[in-house]
Amino acid sequence: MGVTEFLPGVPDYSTAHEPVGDLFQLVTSRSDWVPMKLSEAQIDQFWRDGFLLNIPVLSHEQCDKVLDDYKYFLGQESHPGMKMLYEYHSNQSGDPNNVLMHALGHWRLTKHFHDLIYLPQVVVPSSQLLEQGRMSSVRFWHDQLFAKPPKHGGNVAWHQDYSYWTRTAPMAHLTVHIALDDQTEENGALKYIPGSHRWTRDGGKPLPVTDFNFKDMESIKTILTEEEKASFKPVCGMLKKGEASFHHPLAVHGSYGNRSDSSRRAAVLNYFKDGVCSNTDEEILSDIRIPKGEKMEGQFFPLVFDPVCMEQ
Ligand SMILES: O=C(O)CCC(=O)C(=O)O
Repeated sequence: MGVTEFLPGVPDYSTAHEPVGDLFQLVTSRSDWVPMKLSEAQIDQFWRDGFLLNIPVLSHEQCDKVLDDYKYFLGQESHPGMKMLYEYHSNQSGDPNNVLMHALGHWRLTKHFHDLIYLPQVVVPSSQLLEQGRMSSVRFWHDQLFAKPPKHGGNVAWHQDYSYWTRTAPMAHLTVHIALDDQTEENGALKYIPGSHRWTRDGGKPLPVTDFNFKDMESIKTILTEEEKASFKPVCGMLKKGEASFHHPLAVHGSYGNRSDSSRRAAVLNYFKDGVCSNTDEEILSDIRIPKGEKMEGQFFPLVFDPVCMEQ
């Protein structure tokens, strides 16, 4: 399998459309996919609340492999391929007392982040949750890292993911948030508002973005109806290291700062159903364009799971 270099000696892993490293063992038989499946009760819970919590997807050893690659994004070591990232904010809030490292596109830089997008424990449930009632073919949209340093780690303001993604349509998207550290109230655990995946405007549009810096936890309240404010009752997953939450593209979620003595790091994977199209002639991601109306596919949007493999 060929991996093309971005610079001499610096592979661009987006050119490999299959796992390339040792993060997990490849699934080779139909029966081995089956244990990855969610139960009907879990699927029902996802559609009722807009999210599903505490799904084990990585062992501690696998988390540590992924965490080893975090060094490039926390300033401990430089990576020659940083230009491949779609976005990199060493502190998105701009406030040194509320530091949030946020990156997109790291799947291109390291084998572990690349292979994570194909993790069977993630792609099978994603296939079950993208569409109500049947399994879908799953395409990778993009990845994200969110790291909050000890003591002064920042908020992630309440938001719906699809508010940022209307450049792709129709909405058939999903987010998987993998905790790489145990999450607690003190370190800024991810929280959700049950039922908020039904909060839309103007016949199905997402809520507008209220804080592009992710800083102000109160900003969303300025655009909510009285009814939405009354049902704004956050639920905290308290994800353990290696557990994931899966959420609907309209599920309102956010997290407060990290005041604990250790880091709170997460790896986030965003997917959509095969068949989602570009909704813009502008950039879709940094330097990447797909003409409006054309299917999202190709080097940067690989197919990560096709349910046909469970039928053979
Ligand atoms: O890391 C966080 O607290 C927020 C992450 C997030 O927005 C997501 O997983 O979609």
